[in-house]
Amino acid sequence: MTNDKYPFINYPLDYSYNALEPFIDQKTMELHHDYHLKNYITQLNEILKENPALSKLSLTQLLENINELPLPLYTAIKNNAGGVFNHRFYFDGLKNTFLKTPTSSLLKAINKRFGSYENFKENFIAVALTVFGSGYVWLVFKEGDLKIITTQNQDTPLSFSYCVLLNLDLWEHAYYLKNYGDKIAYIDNWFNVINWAEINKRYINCKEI
Ligand code: MN3
Repeated sequence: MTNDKYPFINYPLDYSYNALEPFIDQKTMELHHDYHLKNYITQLNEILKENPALSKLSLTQLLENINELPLPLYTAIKNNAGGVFNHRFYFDGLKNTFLKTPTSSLLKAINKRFGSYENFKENFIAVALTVFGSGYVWLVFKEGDLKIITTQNQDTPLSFSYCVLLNLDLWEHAYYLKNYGDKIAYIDNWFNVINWAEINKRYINCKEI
């Protein structure tokens, strides 16, 4: 369950904290959801409480129109609304299931754009390793084409008119307890818990826009 308007609530995940074991550990999921995401939600609610006009906008409306905001508010909304959206999107894109690869129309699009799923995976990992410091790597859709892009901190592709399909959180808090500094091990593990059924739904929605 989720809500997309003020006041934002940190609803529980759709799965248990240990559901992604052994790929992503329980303690990381607890801290990531109950501490990191919760902080973004608390701070976003505080900002919106002080700015009633903005509090009527949805989370995606805030992020899509962020360039129209005055500077101090721009930074605060970018970081905190971005932090809420990016984390919810990441958590909703995870599932520990037998289905380890994309299917149907998304698989076709991936094959067309990248040659094969294996090539896509190789590309995605290579791009992920270019993220310096904290950020995300994304699979996005724009003008009929798939693209792999990165964002810094809590920036989100919604602010650059991309339709988003998949994101990987590359902040150290996403993997440090289990993988220490081994980012590649984290990325390899994460590829086992991508919720491809959900990503396929997102792809169909993006194509319809
Ligand atoms: Mn995170």
